[in-house]
Amino acid sequence: MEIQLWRELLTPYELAVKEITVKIKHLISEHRQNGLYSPIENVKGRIKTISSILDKTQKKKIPMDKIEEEIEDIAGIRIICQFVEDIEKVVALLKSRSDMEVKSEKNYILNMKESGYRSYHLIVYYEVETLKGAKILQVEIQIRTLAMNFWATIEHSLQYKYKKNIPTHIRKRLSKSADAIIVLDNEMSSIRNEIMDAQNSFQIQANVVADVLSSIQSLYKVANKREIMKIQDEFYRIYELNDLAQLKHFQKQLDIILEGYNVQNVIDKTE
Ligand code: 0O2
Repeated sequence: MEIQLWRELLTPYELAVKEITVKIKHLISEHRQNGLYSPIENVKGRIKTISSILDKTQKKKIPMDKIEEEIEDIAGIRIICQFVEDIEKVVALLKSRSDMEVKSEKNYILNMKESGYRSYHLIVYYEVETLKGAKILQVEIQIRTLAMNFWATIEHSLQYKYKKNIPTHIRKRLSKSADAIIVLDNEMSSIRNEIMDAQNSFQIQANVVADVLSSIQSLYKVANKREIMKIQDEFYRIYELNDLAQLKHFQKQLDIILEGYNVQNVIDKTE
């Protein structure tokens, strides 16, 4: 196939990867802005390289005109979670979306691969708008924990290095480390609530500080300098106390002052 034709084939997949990545990143920030724990830690996307597509067509004897039908992971999204429990939440979240339809799923967490590979895979149909009109594509979404990702990344590099023939002694080590990853994920799950509490209070504090700062910014437009300086000093004093309740109380007081000036917080005004 000519390079130009490859470009035509791959461009809509690039768009799908960009769109889905942005949407998932937005989900993370929506959770965090609302002071909620995000089951998604981060997301990455990639388009399969032409050489990797060609390797697959040769290996699986796929005719060139069946590439889009038979290669399901031309567009690939990888969602990383902190805990195993988050994975099913993410799967449910994706299944409930109206902008994608699940074609198939593979649960390599319940059914670990012989290699030791663990991950949850969804193949979804996703529609993009191109110059030639709407096009429905297949996208592979892999969902796994940070620990599973660590193992899979290393193992993938070794597969590449040894051209898929990893020596037995290294295979054995990989298999042992896959077991260690299961133990690690289980240990992390057992202190999940503790970790989530710590992360949540950090996020809530960050949100309150952002609100306070934008209120002070709004006051700059209406209040006199002396009053603002007093408020600012008070903010620094409270901030150093490291007491979330006091910070929240201070934010409420700022809201009342702003109401007195008949001004809304800068964030509300611009939205
Ligand atoms: P790459 O380089 O990541 O794109 P198939 O993908 O069609 O050969 P199958 O059974 O249809 O095989 O799909 P499967 O097993 O669900 O694998 C799809 C993808 O999951 C792989 O894509 C890998 O990304 C990942 N994967 C599956 N098994 C393993 C494994 O043992 N180790 C690692 N590290 N990753 C795995 P590709 O195209 O093989 O590779």
